[in-house]
Amino acid sequence: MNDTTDLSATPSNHPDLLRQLGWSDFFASGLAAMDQTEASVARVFSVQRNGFIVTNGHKEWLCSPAGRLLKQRDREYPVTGDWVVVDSTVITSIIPRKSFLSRGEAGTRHSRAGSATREQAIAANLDTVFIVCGLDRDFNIRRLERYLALVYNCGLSPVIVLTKADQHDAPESFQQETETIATGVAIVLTSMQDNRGTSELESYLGAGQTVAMIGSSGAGKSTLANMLYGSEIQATGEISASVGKGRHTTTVRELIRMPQGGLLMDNPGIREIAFHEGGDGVEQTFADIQELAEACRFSDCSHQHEPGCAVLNAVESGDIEQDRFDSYNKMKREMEFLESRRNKSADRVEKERWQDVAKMIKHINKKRK
Ligand SMILES: Nc1nc2c(ncn2[C@@H]2O[C@H](COP(=O)(O)OP(=O)(O)O)[C@@H](O)[C@H]2O)c(=O)[nH]1
Ligand SMILES: [Mg+2]
Ligand SMILES: [Zn+2]
Repeated sequence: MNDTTDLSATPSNHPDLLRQLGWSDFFASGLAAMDQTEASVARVFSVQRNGFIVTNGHKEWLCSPAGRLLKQRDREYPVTGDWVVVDSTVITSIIPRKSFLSRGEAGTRHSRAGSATREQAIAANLDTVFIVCGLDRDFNIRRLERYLALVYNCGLSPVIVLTKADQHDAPESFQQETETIATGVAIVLTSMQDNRGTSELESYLGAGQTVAMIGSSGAGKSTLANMLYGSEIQATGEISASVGKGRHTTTVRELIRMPQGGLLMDNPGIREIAFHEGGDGVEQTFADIQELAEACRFSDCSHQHEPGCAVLNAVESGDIEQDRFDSYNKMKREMEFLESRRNKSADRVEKERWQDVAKMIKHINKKRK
């Protein structure tokens, strides 16, 4: 497992070892449809500048992507958590994903109006996402709301982790405040000082489960990884400062095999919370507003000025907080902007899609020969 320099793939993969890495029937059927066998399967544990670190449970090794993958779009490029087919040290294809965390393409705000927005995958095959937030200056209910919408928009299940609970005499008040924007979501208080929250979070890390942590830098993600792991596996705040001074040069492992049996991904690199269109993350995050809207007089009410608007009434009466309503409107506008841009460029997207299909057919025909 530690040998990242061994450049040879293992001849045979034991299905049990793959299952310990999260392999399931879902991926097996995807693989079968690709006409491949489990002997050539590995999971991407880390994306490095010089390639991908993959593992099959026997060992880890460095792979480069096949030229064909390089030419494809972001969505088709391997990311941490992907199951891939490897030929020795080359990743030849990605096995269809069960889920993935994604955001709007980086820099979309500056791209030409009318250009296609693309979804950029950041991490694949996740079961749960821990939204990690420190109970210090990091705590921000509106940001938590945005993270929730991002996670829902990707069809994933969130858990909110409020770290640094030791900083307060009554941290439960933060938990209660968070509950008002996250109905039905587990909200867990943790602290590195007394390890509280460990057993509740462990329940998401059972065999075959993959969890990713997202949140601001300094929120306490790596500290949490260490707490759940039971010893120092990730560099935290103080230590990474010394890494900067050149004391350490170890590569960062993005996916950690946990003693609980599952896998934990530390910080898959979401720096800005940018949405991609097409999901219903905003509706899910604001389920309370969505429900009220059914009582609006007009079925296509925009909740801005219409008479008989149940949402505006609720804002007026204080049932819906003004800040929450503002946050809803802001995210809604972002989604509508993405949607309108997508429609404008639908022709172009359609054209690209057919080019992809043509490429795929060509590839299949080549393989058949
Ligand atoms: N008091 C307190 N400090 C914490 C806790 N968790 C993390 N920290 C501190 O917060 C800083 C950032 O933690 P780190 O895990 O590196 O954050 P990351 O950037 O999200 O990985 C470090 O100085 C940690 O010691 C906690 O539960 N209590
Ligand atoms: Mg960290
Ligand atoms: Zn309305």
